[in-house]
Amino acid sequence: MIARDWWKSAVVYQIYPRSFADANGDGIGDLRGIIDRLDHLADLGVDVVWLSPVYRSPMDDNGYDISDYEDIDPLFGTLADMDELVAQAHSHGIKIVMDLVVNHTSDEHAWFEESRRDRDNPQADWYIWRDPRPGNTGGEPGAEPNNWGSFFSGSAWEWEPRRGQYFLHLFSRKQPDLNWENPEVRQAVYAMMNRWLDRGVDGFRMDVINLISKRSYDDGPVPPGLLHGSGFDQVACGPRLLEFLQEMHAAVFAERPAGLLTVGEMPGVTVDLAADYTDAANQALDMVFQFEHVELDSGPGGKWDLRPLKLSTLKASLGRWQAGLAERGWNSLYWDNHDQPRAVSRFGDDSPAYRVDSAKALMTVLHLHRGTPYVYQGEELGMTNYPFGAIADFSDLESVNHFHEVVGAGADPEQVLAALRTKGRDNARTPMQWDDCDQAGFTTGTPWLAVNPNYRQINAAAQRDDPESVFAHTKAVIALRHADPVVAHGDFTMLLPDGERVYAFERRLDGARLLVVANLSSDDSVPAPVPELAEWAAAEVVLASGPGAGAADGEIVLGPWQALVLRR
Ligand code: ISL
Ligand code: CA
Repeated sequence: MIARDWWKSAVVYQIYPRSFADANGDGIGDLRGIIDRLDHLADLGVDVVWLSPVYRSPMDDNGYDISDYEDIDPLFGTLADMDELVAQAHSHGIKIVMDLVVNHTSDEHAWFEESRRDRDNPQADWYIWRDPRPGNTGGEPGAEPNNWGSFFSGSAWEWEPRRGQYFLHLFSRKQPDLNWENPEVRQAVYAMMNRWLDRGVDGFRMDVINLISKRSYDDGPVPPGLLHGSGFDQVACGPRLLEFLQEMHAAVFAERPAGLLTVGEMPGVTVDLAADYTDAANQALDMVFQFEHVELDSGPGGKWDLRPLKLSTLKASLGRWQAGLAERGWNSLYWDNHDQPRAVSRFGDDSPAYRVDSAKALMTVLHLHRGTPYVYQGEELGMTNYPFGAIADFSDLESVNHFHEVVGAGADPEQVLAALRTKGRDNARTPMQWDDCDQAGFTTGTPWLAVNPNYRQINAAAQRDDPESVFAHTKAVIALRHADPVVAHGDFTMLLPDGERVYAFERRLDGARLLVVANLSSDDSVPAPVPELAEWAAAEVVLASGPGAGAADGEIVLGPWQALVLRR
C-alpha cells in the first residue's frame, strides 16, 4: 500500500512540452515526442512528471492561457495521445501531474466570451469586473479602477465597451482573472479537476494558486523603475485562500486513494503561511513552491533589478524554510523551472572549466535538503542560459513587453537587455538538447525558439553512458533519495552559515547521520571547518563530485565546486 506522504521520497521532473521533443517536425514539442523519450526519464529514475500546460490555448503565454480545460491543444496532440502518455508513463512507474491554471483563463475561453457580452448573462459574475474610476466614462487613459500593473507590463485592467466595465488581468490582457468569490466558478473548476483525475492523471501543479483570493482593490505603491502600481500585497495569500484550498481538497482529493500529488505555486508566500497550507492536518496542499531564494538576486524594482547574490543570504533563506517547515508542512526544492534562468548559469559557473562540477554540486546540495526535489528539463544535463543578442532574439511576452514599455519610457536599451539576458524566461525554454545532430535532435524542422549553440558539447546522448556526466550524477542523487530514509525523512541542520563559499548541512534520522559539504565557488583548497571535523573527515564517502582532496587527514578541504556526502 502506498503511503499518503509517498512524495517525501519522490523526485519530480518538469517538462515544458513546447521545448521537450518534437515528433512531427513542426518545430514545437508535442505529446508524442514525450512518449518517445520516456526511456530518458525512466533511466534518470524520476517518480513523477509535471507537464506544463497542454490544454487548448491561443498560446499568448505558451499555454498558460487556457481556452478549453477539457481538450488538448492540436499543437501538442489529442486526448488519445494524452491517454497514451499517461498509460505509458505509468507502465514505466512514472506518475503524470498536470498544470492547473485557474487563477485565470484565456479571453478565448467560452466562460469569458459569455461573461464579457453584457452585465446579466449567466456567467456575468465569473470574472472580476469593475466600473471606471469615479468621474471617468471609461476607456480613456487613467480611467482604470486602480493603478495596478500586470505582471506582463501595462495596466492590469482592460476595457470592455459592451459592459462599460473593466476586467482584471494580473497577467496578460488575454488572461482574465476568474472570480473565485463566485461558488459556481469554484464548482466548475473542481468538476474539471475530477474529470482529469478520473481519466488517470496523478495530481496537479497549481499555477499562481495563492492569487485566487483578492483582499482589496486599492491603488498600490509604484516600484522604482516601473510605470504602474503593484497590487501584489492585496492579491497574494488573500483572506479566503486556505478556505478555497480546503474546499478544493474536500471536493477533489479527500475521497481518493493515496498516490496523488498537489503542489501550489505561491510567489510571495511566507514560511508561516506555507506551513499552514501544507500542514497535513489542514487538508489543503501537499507542498508549495516558494520564491524567496529566487528573488535574492533582485532589488526593490523587481526581477529585472539585478543584484549580486551572496551565498550566506541564500543559506539563511533556504535554512529558514528548512527550519520553518520541519515539524509542520513540507518543502518543495528547486533551482529553476520554465520561468527562471538556468540553474548552472545563475547559481553555478557555466564557463567550460566549471560547468560540469558546478552543476553537480548544485544538484547534490538541492537534493540532499529535506523536501521534494524538482528537476527542470535539461538541468540533468547542465544546460545553460542562451547567448541572447538583440530584443528580436526573445520570444517570451514578459521580456518583450517589458523591453518596449521601459525603453519607450526612456530606459537605456542595453541595460534592459542585460537584465533580460540574465533573467529572461526564454533561457529555460530553448529546446532540450538530445544529441549533436542538427537542432540537437529536438526537431527535424525549424524549432520555435533557437537551440543553444552549445548543444554539440552539452546533450543527453553524450552523457547517458558517461559516469562523470551531470546526468550520471543526477541519477545518483535521485537513487540516494530512494535508498536512504535519512535523505527523505531526516531532520536538517545548517552548518557554517556565515561562509561565502561553503554550503554545509547535516541530516539525521535516528542514529544515522549524513553530512553534505559543497564548495560553491571556483576557489581551490577551501576548508570546510564543520563541527566534529575529525570524525567526519574519517567518515564513509557516499557521494563525491569535483576535484580536490576532500575528506582526508582529519580535514575537509574542497576543490573548486567539489561536493561530498558523508555518512556516520
Ligand atoms: O516569472 C516570474 C518569476 O520571476 C513570475 O512573474 C511568474 O510569472 C509567476 O511566477 C507566475 O508564473 C506562472 O503563471 C504565469 C505563467 O506565465 C508562468 O509561466 C507560470 O509559471 C501566468 O499563468
Ligand atoms: Ca510538434
